[in-house]
Amino acid sequence: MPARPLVILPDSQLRQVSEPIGDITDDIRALARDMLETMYEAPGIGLAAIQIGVPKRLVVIDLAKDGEEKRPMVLVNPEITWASDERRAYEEGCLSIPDYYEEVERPERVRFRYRDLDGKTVEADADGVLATCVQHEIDHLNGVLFIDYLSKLKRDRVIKKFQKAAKRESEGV
Ligand code: K1U
Ligand code: ZN
Repeated sequence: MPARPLVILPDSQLRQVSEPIGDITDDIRALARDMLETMYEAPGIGLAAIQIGVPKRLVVIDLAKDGEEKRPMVLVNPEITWASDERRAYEEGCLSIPDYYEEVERPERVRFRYRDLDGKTVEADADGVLATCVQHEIDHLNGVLFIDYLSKLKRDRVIKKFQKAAKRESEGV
């Protein structure tokens, strides 16, 4: 179950809208395993398939802290079915925008629906970090990044920084 390379800003794949998953096949289960491996290795608390270059509506999340037993969640075709009017600011990061963290305000509580790897439909409520993470990951499925919620000045600044880094890398500097 190998970790796979992460897609990094400004790669245009991150702006793709991912396709719904039909049957849950062994290939989907293998993809979920690779995503978990990639997330644990990074490390991170969530990952969407497009972040490893696969435009499918698949998300993994694990909020277990260092030293705690792993609690992997695999969400197939997740969607928000309700969001609270109350909002909460949380400092977000993104494995596709390494080492950049900013506060983002989002609904404090959400209800979300998804299928698990057995094909069972699950509806769950989330608050705190899980609510933030679920919203962040579903945004990835729609080509939305957390920097889209920042001011244009901050967003342009971080995009420019990553464009420069990509250029330097392509030139072998
Ligand atoms: O989707 C991603 O890019 C993963 C991202 C998820 C996320 C983090 C914070 C708020 C919302 C969504 C990350 O996991 S960034 C890394 C991170 O937050 C972290 C890394 C190690 C330990 C604990 C957290
Ligand atoms: Zn992200």
